[in-house]
Parts: sequence; structure tokens; C-alpha cells
Amino acid sequence: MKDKHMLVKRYKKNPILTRDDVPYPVATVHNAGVVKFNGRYIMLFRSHLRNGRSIIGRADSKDGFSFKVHPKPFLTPATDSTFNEYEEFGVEDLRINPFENQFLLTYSAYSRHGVRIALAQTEDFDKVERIALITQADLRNVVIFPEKFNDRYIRLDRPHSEISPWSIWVSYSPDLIHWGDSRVIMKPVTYHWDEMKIGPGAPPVKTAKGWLHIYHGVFKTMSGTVYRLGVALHDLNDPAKIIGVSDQWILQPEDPWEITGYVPNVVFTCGAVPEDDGTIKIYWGGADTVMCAGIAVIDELVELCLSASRPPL
Ligand code: BMA
Repeated sequence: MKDKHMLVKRYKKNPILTRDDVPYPVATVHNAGVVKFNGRYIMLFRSHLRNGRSIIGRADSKDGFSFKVHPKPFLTPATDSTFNEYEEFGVEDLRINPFENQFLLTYSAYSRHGVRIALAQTEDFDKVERIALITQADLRNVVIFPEKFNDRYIRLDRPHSEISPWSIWVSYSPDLIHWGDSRVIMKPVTYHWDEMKIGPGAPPVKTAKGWLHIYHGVFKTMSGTVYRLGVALHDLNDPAKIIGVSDQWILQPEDPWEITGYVPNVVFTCGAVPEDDGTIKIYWGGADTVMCAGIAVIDELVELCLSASRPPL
């Protein structure tokens, strides 16, 4: 049964994209970055191949719900020497970060050396250029803010740690390639829905009261983990400063295709699209198997961060 009081309203015809919609053989369709470009929605989704490794496909839509998949994948592991070594096991969980007149694509590159984040860029989604591998091993979930701050780019990321529950960090760069001044800005809370780990989700969206960031949090149960989504509000001029983090989740696995699938009990976002009418379309992978969508009112999510706040650290 679905919780009627949640701020995120699920699209009635979820899931919006499944492997049956893909013209080449894949096992899953999930964890997609989505953006609005020239009046159309572009979705770059992850698919497991039948060998268990992932590639990225593209789907387009006029209304943000009904998507048509391109005949060929959008991004597959690189074949050239620099990226090849680090994408050998696949490419995953791509975020589309709008920045001026281009889109910065950040995705997980998996290899025998671990997982790291690669940066590519495109202006039109036809020509894609790989720029650099921008993290060392054991870092995932990079989202880049759509503006510079004191002449530097800012990203949120999520290093792994044996000592601390995995947390959200901030890093700075003058050129998108060299990143530093990293520090932790948000941590899981003990015996709370995000107790086990948290990580950046959709690229942050600018609102009058701050940058709205939809992130994921994980809780460990006796029968495995549960991935949910939460919201945090970052200072407009200094995104490393968190103004408020909602104490409550905004979305948890409830539909059958979120509860059962390749990995059970997962809602995981890599993209959300703000609309001119003050709503936001949120996209999430259900159980690492299908793509789903929902709508929320941006001001209500912002208010939740401010009125029902838990400490970020
Ligand atoms: C995370 C990532 C995501 C995935 C999630 C749930 O660690 O691998 O891509 O959606 O686990 O399986």
C-alpha cells in the first residue's frame, strides 16, 4: 500500500521505461540522468547487459513521461587507452549536470582497480567527449553545481570509508579536472532511515531559498538494505553550508517494481527536472530494474528541509 501523505506523487503509469522498450538486449533499465533540452526531455539510463556489466542508453520524450529509446547505446566502455583501463567493467549511474551552454556528464567507471568517476561533456547529446577521470578509486555519485563560486566549480561526492558511514563531501576545482579542498558536509544519522550510508543523487536545483539536493540514504535490515530518497538545502552562495536536511525521507520503495527486482527495495535517483510551474519531475530507478517518475512541488520540498530538519553532521 502506498503512503498517500508523501510530497512526491508517483506517475500513475509507472514504470515509465523497462527493458522491453529497449531495441537491443539488456537485462535492466535504471538510474538515469534526465534533463530538458530544446523543449525535449533527454534521459541517459543505465542498463545491465547479460554479463552483469553496465552501459548507458538514451531515450527522448516530449512530456517527460513517455520515452522512446534510441536504437544504439549512448555510452559504452571506452576503447582508447586512457579510459579503457578504468571502464573495463562498465559505466554506471550517469548524471547530466547542466552548465552554461553545455552538459557535464559524470558517471561511474568500474574496473579491476575499483570504481571512480569519469567526466564527459556534450552540447547536443550527439557528440560526446570524454574529458578526464576526476576521482581516484572508491568514489561515486558526483554531481556538479551549475554555477561557479568564486571562480571555482563545486561538486558533491561520496568517498568510501571503513571507519565512518559513507557521507557526502564537497570538492572544488578551477578547471573541472583538478579537484581539492575536499571536506565532509553531511553524514548519516544513527538509527535513522539513512543510517548506513548516504550519497548525492540528482544534480542540485536552484531555488529562492537555497540549492535543493535530492540524495539517497540506506538502512540495513535483517533482510537486506533499503534505499530511500531524502532532501537537503544548501546555501546559495556557499553550497558547502547546509541550511537544512529533512529528517524524513521523501520516497521509499512501495510499488511492486521497487520492492522486487535485480536488487530488491531500491529507489535511487540520478536526475530531476525543475519546471516553470514550480514543480519538479523526479526520476528514479526501481529495484535496479526499471525507471519510474514522480512529481513534487519544489517549495514543499524546500519547506520540509527547513521545518523538519535534522543536523547535517
Ligand atoms: C549502489 C549503486 C547503485 C545501485 C544501488 C542499489 O551501491 O550500485 O547503482 O542502484 O547500490 O543496488
